Amino acid sequence: MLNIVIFGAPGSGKGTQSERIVAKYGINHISTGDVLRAQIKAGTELGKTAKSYIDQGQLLPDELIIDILASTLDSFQESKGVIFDGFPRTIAQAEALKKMLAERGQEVSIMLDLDVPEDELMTRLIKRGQESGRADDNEETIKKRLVVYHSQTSPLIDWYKNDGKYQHINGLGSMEGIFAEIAEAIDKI
Ligand code: B4P
Repeated sequence: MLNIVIFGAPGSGKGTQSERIVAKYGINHISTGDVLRAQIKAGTELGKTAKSYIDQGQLLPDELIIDILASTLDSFQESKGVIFDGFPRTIAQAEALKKMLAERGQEVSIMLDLDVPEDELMTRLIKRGQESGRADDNEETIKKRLVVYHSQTSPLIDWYKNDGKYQHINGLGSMEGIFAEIAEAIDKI
């Protein structure tokens, strides 16, 4: 089982690189951001709740996102592994993931930390906002998301270092070059 956590600040390329990882390694993909955006589009109660947090650049409550993750994980059958994209984003989520995988006799194989300077993150997300109209990709909300990343999400770097799963990836450069570094790290597992 290849269980990969792809990690990084907003706009670091988690979604972009996840697509390449899925294509090469044939594992399942869970993007909590994609799940929430689909719920918003469908106008469900969960979608309405999600929108109120996402538009403010805030994280959804841990209990809610952990439940979503558990049910998505259970929907995969005969899986070769999973790429977790945008989850975990807090220590509580990382602990829940560890427990969920242990209950299934599994563990995280590697945590890939896409490291990108802040001015580049801002440039990428503003561009995506202009192209896609994503409501949370505007300068004010991006700044809030970066504050949330530093206070609630970046402590996971030390958490995964202590867990022996951490792998730094230079997230600046061509998408192909970054993927080559990722594939090299995965192939060494
Ligand atoms: P996500 O959908 O996870 O969004 P993200 O962090 O903004 O994007 P990502 O890093 O995937 O960037 P991408 O590859 O698209 O989360 C959205 C929101 O959902 C959160 O703010 C939160 O409110 C909520 N949420 C999600 N998960 C949660 C959780 N676990 N707990 C609580 N709340 C949660 O790349 C960005 C752009 O850069 C793209 O346009 C791409 O084309 C471009 N790009 C990528 N790589 C590049 C490169 N190498 N060079 C140049 N451009 C590049």
